[in-house]
Amino acid sequence: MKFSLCIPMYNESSIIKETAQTLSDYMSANFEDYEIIFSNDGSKDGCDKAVEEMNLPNVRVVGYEQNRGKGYAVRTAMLAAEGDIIMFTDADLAYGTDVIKRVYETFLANPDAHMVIGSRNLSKDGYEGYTAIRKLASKVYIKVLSIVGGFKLSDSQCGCKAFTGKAAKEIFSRCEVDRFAFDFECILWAVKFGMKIVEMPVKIINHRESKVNVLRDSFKMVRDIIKMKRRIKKTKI
Ligand SMILES: Nc1nc2c(ncn2[C@@H]2O[C@H](COP(=O)(O)OP(=O)(O)OP(=O)(O)O)[C@@H](O)[C@H]2O)c(=O)[nH]1
Ligand SMILES: [Mg+2]
Repeated sequence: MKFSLCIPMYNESSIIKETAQTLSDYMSANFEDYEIIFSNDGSKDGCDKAVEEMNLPNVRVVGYEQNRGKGYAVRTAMLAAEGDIIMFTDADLAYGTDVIKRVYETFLANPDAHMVIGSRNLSKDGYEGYTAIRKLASKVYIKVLSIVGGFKLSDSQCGCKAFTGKAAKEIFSRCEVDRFAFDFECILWAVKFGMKIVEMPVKIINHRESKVNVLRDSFKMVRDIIKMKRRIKKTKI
């Protein structure tokens, strides 16, 4: 059983060496067969070179020159990964490293699951450390998704999601959303394919300053939701 861990990165040179070392130590201690894929989303600060120079075992960097968005970076890594389970999480390890083993254990406990996704809404402290406005924005977005998009789970945006190898290929070969609404898009495809999605409680452990612009990004997200709902509905599988 091989476990692939995918890390999208955009101008993360200030933290990426520490992240790569932490993940390399964690994965080699906990998994016999694994790979770590850093997906460089057109960074301009050399974080891709920084990871490559470390020459860590089972670590590789994929990517491209132009910044395309987290969705594109995740998709690139998902399609390059070779694991039986393929997971992505954020470069700042916002949810810590223990979620990686918990994801694996959740797959073992649910052998029919195609997807295991983190949710900040399953435990009381899931949003600990969020500013009030970010927490509100997140909750409103989930509400909008359930009204406009028919979303039935408790969290769509959590930066911690995992797939069986086969599900990852089926889903990400069809995904087209490059920016942040890609999280919901991959769930929509999973639902369309009748895949089983299991939610797992997570909380943010490492906080850093948010780059999300609540007003501008919310508007873009709603527009993206409507567009992708239409497109996925029309697609024959
Ligand atoms: N912001 C941003 N992040 C990207 C992009 N492409 C890849 N990423 C990576 O996506 C992950 C999440 O980025 P964050 O900036 O922390 O965004 P977030 O976690 O959704 O939101 P906050 O942490 O609340 O600001 C990190 O690993 C980034 O390096 C991009 O174009 N913009
Ligand atoms: Mg973040």
